[in-house]
Formats: sequence, C-alpha cells, structure tokens
Amino acid sequence: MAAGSARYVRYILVAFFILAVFYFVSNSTDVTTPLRTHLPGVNKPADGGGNNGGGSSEASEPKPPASNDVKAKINYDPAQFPMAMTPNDPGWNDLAGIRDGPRMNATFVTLARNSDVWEIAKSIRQVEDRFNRRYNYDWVFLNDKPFDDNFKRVTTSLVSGKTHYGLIPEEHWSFPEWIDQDKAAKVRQDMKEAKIIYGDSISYRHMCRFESGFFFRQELMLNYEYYWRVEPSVELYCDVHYDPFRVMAENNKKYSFTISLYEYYETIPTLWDSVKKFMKNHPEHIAADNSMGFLSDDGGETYNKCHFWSNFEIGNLNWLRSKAYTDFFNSLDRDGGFFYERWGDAPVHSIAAGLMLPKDEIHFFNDIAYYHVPFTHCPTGEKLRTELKCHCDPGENFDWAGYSCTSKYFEINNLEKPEGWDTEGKD
Ligand SMILES: Nc1nc2c(ncn2[C@@H]2O[C@H](COP(=O)(O)OP(=O)(O)OP(=O)(O)O)[C@@H](O)[C@H]2O)c(=O)[nH]1
Ligand SMILES: *[C@@H]1O[C@H](CO)[C@@H](O)[C@H](O)[C@H]1NC(C)=O
Ligand SMILES: [Mg+2]
Repeated sequence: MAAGSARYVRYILVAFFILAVFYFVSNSTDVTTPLRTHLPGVNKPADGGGNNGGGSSEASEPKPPASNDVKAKINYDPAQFPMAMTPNDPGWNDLAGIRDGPRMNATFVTLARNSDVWEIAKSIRQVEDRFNRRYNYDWVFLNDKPFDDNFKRVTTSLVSGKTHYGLIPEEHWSFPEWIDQDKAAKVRQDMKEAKIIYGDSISYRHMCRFESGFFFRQELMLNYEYYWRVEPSVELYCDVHYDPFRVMAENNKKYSFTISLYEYYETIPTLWDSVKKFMKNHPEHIAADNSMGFLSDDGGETYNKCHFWSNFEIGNLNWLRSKAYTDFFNSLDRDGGFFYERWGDAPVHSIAAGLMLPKDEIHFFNDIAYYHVPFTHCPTGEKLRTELKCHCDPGENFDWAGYSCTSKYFEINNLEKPEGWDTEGKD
C-alpha cells in the first residue's frame, strides 16, 4: 500500500514535470513564430515583381541563380479576385459552373503506359469532379512509347482542359553511357533475391530517373510554370474549393505534398553520401533557412529517410529547371544510384526541396485528401471534412501515424497540429 502511494506520487511528479516542459516548449514556439492553421498571406496582395527573389542578405558576388531566385510572376491583383480559402469566406460554396478569375500557367501531368488507361481514367474523373471541371486546366500525358488512339480518346473525353501527348526522347529513358551494365545487372539480381519491390525492374529505374530529372524538361512541359502530378489509381476524397495553383503562385510556394513517410532503406543506401558530396561542391545552392531538420536528425550527418511522397505533387517547374536543381540532379545521376541502387524520385525531389528551398516555400496541402496505395491523407477534423464533403475514412488518415514524417514537418515549421490529430487516424 505504502509502496503503491509512493508510486502515485512519483507518477504525479513526472506528469507535472512533463506538463511543465510541454508548456514551456509550446509557449516558446508561440512567441517566435505565429502558429498558422491556414495559409499565411493568402489574402494579401502578392508581390508582383521578381525583385526580392534571393531573400537573404548575402554579399552581392555574381553567382548562379539560386533556387529561390525563381519567383512566380503574378500579373493580376489577387485582391481583385478574392479566393475563398475557408468556409467563412464569401464564395466558398460556389461550386457550380466555371470559376471566373485568373488561371495560373499550369498543367496536370501524368506519366503512363497505354495499359494504364482505365486506372488513369479513374484518377482523372476524381480530379475533374472534385476540382478541374470548374477550372479547366490542361493535362499533359507522357510515355516512353507512343500513346495509342484508345488512350487518347478516353483521356481527352474526361479532361475538361486541353490534353497533350508527349513521347519521351530515348536519352531521357535509357542508361547513361557511364553506367556499368554488368554492375547494374548484378544489383538487379541481388535485389530480386532480397525480394525488394521493383528491385529487378529496369523500367521502374528509368521511370524514377525520368521523374527525378526529365519530366519538367519535356517539350510540352516547357509551356508551363506549375504542375500537378497525377498517377493512375489515386483518389481525391474531398472537394477542392480553391485553386491550389493560385495558392502556390501567390504565396511563392515551390513544392507541396499531402503524404510523407520513411523511405525503404535498401533502395537508397548511398543516396545521402551522394547528397553530402553535392552539398560540399555546391554550397551556393543550399538555402539558409532550409528543412535539414526534416531530412536528418543529426544535423546532416545521416539521412533519417523522411521524404514527401511524390506520386502527388504540385510544384513550380521553373524551380526544377533552375541551375540549382539541375546541378543537384546531374551530380546524383553521375553517381549512378538510379541503377546501382534503386533511388526513387520521391527522396530525390524531397531532399532537393528540403535543402535548396527556404522552409516556407514547401507547402502541406491539408485540404487535399488523397490516396495512393497503401496510404491515405484524410484531413484531420470532422468539421473540415464535412465542409469539404469528404468521402474518406478518418480512421485511415496516415498523417500522425508512427511511420509518417508529417509530424516532423510540423515541428520544424512550428506548425500547430490540427485538433483531433491525437484521437483520429491511424496509430
Ligand atoms: N510510360 C511509362 N510509364 C510508367 C512506367 N512505369 C511506371 N510508369 C508510370 O510512372 C508512375 C509511377 O509508377 P508506379 O508503377 O505507379 O510506381 P509506384 O507508385 O512506385 O508503385 P505502385 O504502388 O505500383 O503505384 C505512374 O504514373 C506509372 O503509370 C513505364 O515503364 N512506362
Ligand atoms: C508559361 O510558363 C512558361 C515557362 O516559364 C513560359 O515559357 C510561358 O511563356 C508562360 N506562358 C504564359 C502564357 O505566361
Ligand atoms: Mg503509383
């Protein structure tokens, strides 16, 4: 009995201590950074020019354009075209007909095979129903083989904007000459035996390398500044009331995500070594206020494997076409890990964004509910889900689960987790 009550006293003391620490930590972040549950500055007129791209106050030595020099061009006054961001804003429920107001220089983009036609048809239908029927953005389809008439007919019938079909040039979908074919073949055999998913696939590697370094340089993509990547068999579970491309442009966002998680280590054992080499050779490309804390738990010594899941992305193509990103991709490509390992485009894009963009140029689209097998992003908060007419099961939400990195993203950005994060969703 006495031992029992001593234990209770100890529990109470420990609990008090934890609460005190928590109070201290949450208060100190409150003071330094205003917590934001929604987009900062959406209603304030965006800077129309490209004048303050650099942002930081470094010495004015001429140097290659840094990633953040690529500033979105906005040639309208956002205040003239108010965009409802929350249910309290006028026009929120205006989901009928074609939206008036500006359109961004943007397109959807899909890499697919002819055999993916019915799976991409499903994805397109949801994107159109939930968003694009009111905006009519274009859609670019890319393939390493020519698209057949059936693929073109079905997809064109479903997309409300213009459709374009591109054939990927051979040099963007093949082994670079510096790759040792025997070494690459041996790796595929080993990975097959180790039962690593897609471990023995050549086409999967071409796909990952293409998405890492070439999709944004395809001739058709040069016509646009923003892209939204859509894969076959994905789902959009909630209405998208506002134009995410406008959110990107007006807030100078370069990269965005809905789901983040830890990468499968066997596919990227030397990726971080390659990244460190790049950082050493190109310190000029590393952003001062970067997201290293999202990628590494020891200040950059090792990679914690966190990445944004790139099968959903809304991003700025000019950033991917910048010298910073190109230098990054070329450096990694030379090291050969797309073939000697099985580097995915998700960690490649994520590490690039995390190191070369200022933190506040990466955006989490909580409002865009998304599924790609096997993970779901279903927005936290019942009120929000009702307002967005979501059809996802909140119990499936992956955001706050142990294998998600989204908590880490919230922490390094001093964001407050939405109410319900600890009661809804997956553990
Ligand atoms: N044209 C073409 N597209 C491909 C090829 N392999 C994959 N893709 C596309 O590249 C994207 C990613 O491929 P997925 O097979 O979905 O890879 P994943 O998302 O890692 O794995 P899943 O769980 O199978 O979806 C999808 O849009 C595919 O349609 C290919 O050999 N040729
Ligand atoms: C759209 O962006 C591309 C790439 O930056 C540019 O070349 C093109 O002129 C832009 N189009 C319009 C209509 O602004
Ligand atoms: Mg996929």
